Amino acid sequence: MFNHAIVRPPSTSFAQGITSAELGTPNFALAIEQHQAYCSALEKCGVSLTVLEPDTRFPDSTFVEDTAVLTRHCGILARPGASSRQGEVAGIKPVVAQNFEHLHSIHPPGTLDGGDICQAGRHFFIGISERTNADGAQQLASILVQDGYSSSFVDLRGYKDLLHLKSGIAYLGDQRLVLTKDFEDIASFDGYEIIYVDRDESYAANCVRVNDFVLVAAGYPKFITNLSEMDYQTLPLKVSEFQKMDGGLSCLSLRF
Ligand code: CIR
Repeated sequence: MFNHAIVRPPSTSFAQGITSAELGTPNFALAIEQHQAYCSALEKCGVSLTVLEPDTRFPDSTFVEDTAVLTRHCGILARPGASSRQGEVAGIKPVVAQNFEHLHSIHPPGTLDGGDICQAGRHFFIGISERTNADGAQQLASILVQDGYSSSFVDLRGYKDLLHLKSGIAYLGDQRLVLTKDFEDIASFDGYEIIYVDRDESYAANCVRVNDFVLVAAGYPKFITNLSEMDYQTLPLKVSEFQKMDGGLSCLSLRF
């Protein structure tokens, strides 16, 4: 159950962020509109929002998920692998500190992006990627084990289409994982029921279960129908402008 979410609307420097998407320059006004619809959807799911000020110094700072990992027990400040994003952590720290008595940080030489972390109940999948290194992954595992969480590493290096672990995986609750076909043989997900997303809809794998709803990217009818047939209430959201900057649904909020 999530009661809160932290978001940060895109700033006017948004288009200067990092991207490999080759989908064109994002339209700022449309990005704001899509972000507002995203915030409304979160509120419909029953979470109260902390809306941070847009920060022009950090074009990617709307992707707040990468700056922290939040559990029921503690807040862990991340250390983004892209140097242009490391300053974002200072901007998220006050709001995490306000909400979490126990605070940890990932320290150098570790790097870790929150987008590489997928919580599945008492277990965390930790992606090792171009952004999250083995040291950062190990630091996080050592913090989590103190609170009784298990974790396992998923090595994404070499999978150029997957920026982050959660670009290809989501946890729906009830031991159910959503996976892109890219993950078919990347790791062992024994003990989970797997809902595969077809390759032509793989962007939709980055969906987010929030209480009674699943936020899902609009425009992926096969996956949305599949979820509906499994009795999930879906909230399709347009996120084209964030996709242009390599972002997905999950990275636009930190939920707790
Ligand atoms: C970046 O490359 O860091 C941003 N342009 C996109 C980050 C997306 N974050 C995520 O998927 N967790």
